[in-house]
Amino acid sequence: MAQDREALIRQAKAVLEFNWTGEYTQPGPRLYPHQWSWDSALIAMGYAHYDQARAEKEMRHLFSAQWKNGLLPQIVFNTEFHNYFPGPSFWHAGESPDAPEHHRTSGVVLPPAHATAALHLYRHAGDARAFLKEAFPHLEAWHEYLYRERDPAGEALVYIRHPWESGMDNSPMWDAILQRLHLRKGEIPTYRRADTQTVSSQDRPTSASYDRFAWLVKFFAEREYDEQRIREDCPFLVQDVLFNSLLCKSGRDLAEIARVLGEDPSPFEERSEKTARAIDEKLWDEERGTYLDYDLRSGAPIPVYFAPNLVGPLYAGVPDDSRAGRVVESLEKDGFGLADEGVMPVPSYDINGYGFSPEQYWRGPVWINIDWFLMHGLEDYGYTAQAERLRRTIVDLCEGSGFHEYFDPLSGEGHGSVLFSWSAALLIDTLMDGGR
Ligand code: 9WN
Repeated sequence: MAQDREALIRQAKAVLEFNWTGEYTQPGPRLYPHQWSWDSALIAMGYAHYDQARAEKEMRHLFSAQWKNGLLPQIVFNTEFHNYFPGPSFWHAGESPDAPEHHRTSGVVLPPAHATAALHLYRHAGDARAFLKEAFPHLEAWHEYLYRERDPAGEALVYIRHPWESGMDNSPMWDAILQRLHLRKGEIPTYRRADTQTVSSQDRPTSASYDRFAWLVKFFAEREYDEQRIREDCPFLVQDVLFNSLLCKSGRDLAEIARVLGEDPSPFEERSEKTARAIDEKLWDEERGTYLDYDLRSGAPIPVYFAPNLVGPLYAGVPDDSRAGRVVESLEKDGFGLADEGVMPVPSYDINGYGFSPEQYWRGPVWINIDWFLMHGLEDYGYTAQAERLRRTIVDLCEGSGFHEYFDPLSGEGHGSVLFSWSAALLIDTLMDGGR
């Protein structure tokens, strides 16, 4: 078995090597040619185990494209590649006075896993103190941006304003809002998708979703990315559970980074505790034993039973032991496969949910990053056997089906991009870390 483990780690490293551009790692060849923000954080956690220089370079490249207001962009474009929609000319992000000078980027964000990645690097690589010092002001500005611009009511819960910002853009959680966004013929932007030329269109969002994704981009560009103007009438404003959970976890890790650097950790700790409390109070659904996203436009929770909403709070240590028990119970009793041998944990969406699809991305398939978050959350709360099942699933899926972007929870078959970087990086972390 030890030999299999070594062989699998070698294959995972080969995937990252293949996707390495010299400056950053592509999330997947062809489908995702540019740099993506949360991908880079997760990828750096894999590199931390064997190539500290590359882990640092990966994050440094992302930080070099940070906006002047602290926004860490979802995508940093590589101007050599034109096969991705929307590219920089559709975003018009340069219209914002805050846009960076030396890079072209998109004008939205992705979940904030970056302070967690930086601390991970410090703990697993060689002496990364100098890097932590360099990363600290970027991380501080990034969190500051989120709390300042995305939490106008001071709830300690930040909003996202585009499905892309969740990192889970095709989730059924967004269906009702996108349906509400009625577009007349002349309002649908003209564009050409590139994703469906690379992978099966069955696996990808519908064109009706893309029309709305593109419409929202135009909406931001018309407001020159001025957050105050955007939030006045943006039809998509959501307090997302996973996004806020990762912010809470990253905030705690930022406090730890401050401590290592001899800075005052307390402002970061206090803010993260407030976020943890707000998730636990506002987003918890007592009847169903799950956390739900909150739609700020309609002023109501979004009643969709989505695995990352159970996973995020466990990973961030949000619930107390008794509520964590209820979350685990939901993962076992609802269609998330934690206690069911016929289902690979965890389908992103309840397999009994209306509109579940084992192949369509974020509508059922298993994702390695969500499993990795869950594995750590279960370990932290003492659910050792369940955590071990997650560890085995991560290894079995990568070994049996290859480093795909996502996997059918019923057959284990891989879908989406092949040679997907974060699947490889988190497999490396899982195997080289003993799961820790
Ligand atoms: C849009 C790169 C990204 C991930 C997201 C995943 C997918 C992009 C797309 O790929 O989204 O950002 O084109 O579908 O949903 O989580 O960061 O891997």
